[in-house]
Amino acid sequence: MAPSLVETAVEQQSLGYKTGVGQYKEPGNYEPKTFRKDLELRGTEKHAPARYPNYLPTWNNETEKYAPLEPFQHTEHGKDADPSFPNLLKDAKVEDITANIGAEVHGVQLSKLTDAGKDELALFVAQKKVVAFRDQDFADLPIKDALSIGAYFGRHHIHPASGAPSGYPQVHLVHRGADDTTARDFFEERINSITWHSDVTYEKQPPGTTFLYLLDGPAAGGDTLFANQAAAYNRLSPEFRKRLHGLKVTHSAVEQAEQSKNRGGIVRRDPITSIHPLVRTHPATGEKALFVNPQFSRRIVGYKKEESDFLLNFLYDHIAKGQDFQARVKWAPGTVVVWDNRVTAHSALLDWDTGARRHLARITPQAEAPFETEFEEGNGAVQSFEY
Ligand SMILES: O=C(O)CCC(=O)C(=O)O
Ligand SMILES: [Fe+2]
Repeated sequence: MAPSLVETAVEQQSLGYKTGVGQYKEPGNYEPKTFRKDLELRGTEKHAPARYPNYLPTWNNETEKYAPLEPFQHTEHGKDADPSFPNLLKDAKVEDITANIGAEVHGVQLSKLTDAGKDELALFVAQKKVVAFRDQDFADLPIKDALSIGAYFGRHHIHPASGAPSGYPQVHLVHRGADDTTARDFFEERINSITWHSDVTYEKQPPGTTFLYLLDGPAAGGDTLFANQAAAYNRLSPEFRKRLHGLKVTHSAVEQAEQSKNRGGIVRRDPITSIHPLVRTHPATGEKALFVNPQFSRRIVGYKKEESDFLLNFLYDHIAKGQDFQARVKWAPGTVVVWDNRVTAHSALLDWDTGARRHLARITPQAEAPFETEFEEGNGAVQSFEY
């Protein structure tokens, strides 16, 4: 029989992985209990039916347990890209969202990119950190075709605790149905919905180039926040950065799995913990970035609890307050947002309470195991890339 979650946590502790309870926060009710398929298909008095019923969540494999993920060799296509982006950007209009993170692109159809164009996409996104591609046909493709585009960038991650379109467990869904009351309910207990994180950093090989596309959304609200973790690293003094190098951090899936189980959701794979460097280097750009987040990071290896909390909380605070290296991405029909999970953090927002449906799909290719390169002296400037 599979060990209980508590036993799993204890076992991992005995392996020397000190996790601690962390700050995992779930402003979600993506669980089967509150999902009303009938209302999603039919619509409600105030809200239209789901525009993409093929993407509605199912939890029909909840009894099937998945084996632990096996290591795999990741190929970083951003390393092969022509840095002048002749294939990706030949017909593109690119506008930076802010001076330090984010771009908005018109005139590119992601589904039509050649392999050379995809290589350039990986590099471009690594440089810009997050890119909103407008007027895409991605959501209208058969799901298998969208997945085969994503597969170029790495092995698909299958989320242990999220609903997925029937037959496509590789698609992670973000879904609040019509007349959903989460926003009102959540703020009975909490004062904000901010959940800075990089996706599933508890995995041994967390994701890199990641795709999220809008299926349905509120007219206003439900933007997504992004932070440039390379800029967050570079903003720190050389002495401080030097001190961060060599530190290792545990990341845990336990709390997310427990929350999912408590809400009647699924836990398809036994939760794990992993140890990653606190500073990671991007394989294509060589940039160094902070790699900690309050959702999944738990403990600095070798530090006592108060010491670890002190440093992690300082870094979380630095990232959360860094409006000068953050962007806020607005969704529109046809938008595909591509970000590099290795060098960014992001947060959903729960700021609309009209009961409007919000429905997005994520394709989440896994990348290399995080690695660190040596501290280098420098002035801490944000690297700027020409394209
Ligand atoms: O709902 C959002 O805005 C973002 C959700 C999220 O964190 C994700 O899809 O990785
Ligand atoms: Fe996320």
